[in-house]
Amino acid sequence: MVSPGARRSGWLVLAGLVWLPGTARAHIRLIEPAPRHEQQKAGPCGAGAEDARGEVVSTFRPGQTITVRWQEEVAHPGYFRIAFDDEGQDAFVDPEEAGQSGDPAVVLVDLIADKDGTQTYEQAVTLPNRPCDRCTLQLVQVMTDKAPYGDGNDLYYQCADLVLSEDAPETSGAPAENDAAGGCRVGASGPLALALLLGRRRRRA
Ligand SMILES: [Cu+2]
Repeated sequence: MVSPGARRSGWLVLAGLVWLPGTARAHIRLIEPAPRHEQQKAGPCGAGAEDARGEVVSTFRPGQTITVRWQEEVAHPGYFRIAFDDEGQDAFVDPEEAGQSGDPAVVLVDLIADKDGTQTYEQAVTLPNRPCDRCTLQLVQVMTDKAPYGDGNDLYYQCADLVLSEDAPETSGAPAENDAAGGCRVGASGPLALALLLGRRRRRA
């Protein structure tokens, strides 16, 4: 038998499921290398100017060719860019207009074509052949169906914090074995917000 309280919680769960996607809808999700966090609206790394290097760091060898993997979660026409800053994130500059290629000293691969619908992307990129302790890889989605360009609604960002070290094993890289656990991070905002909601309810009860 379902208690009124449980039924109430059920409604909260339902409300949360309906309400959350609209408020925090991820457009792109960097899978590999592991992203710094899930935020993506404010450049250059998703969480705006205060955005700082995080705890999730992937180590590769200088000059290593890695596969960057990401998921487009909301379909938009446009393209993707992958860039690299060898110290922090200040080298990342938004394209002034859609289709404008970036500084080749920073942009590793540009104008990666959008596919139909929402799909997983894989792009090989060769990292710079210099060691670095606080380097950053940036994935940008440039949407071309938002007019006018440049109003802050055309771009989504994800970053991965990297170390390039000669000491890294040949097959080093993103913590691929952690992918299952990484899956929990995906859409963590949903369950997390729900837990908060339910927790708050319980405290009140
Ligand atoms: Cu959208």
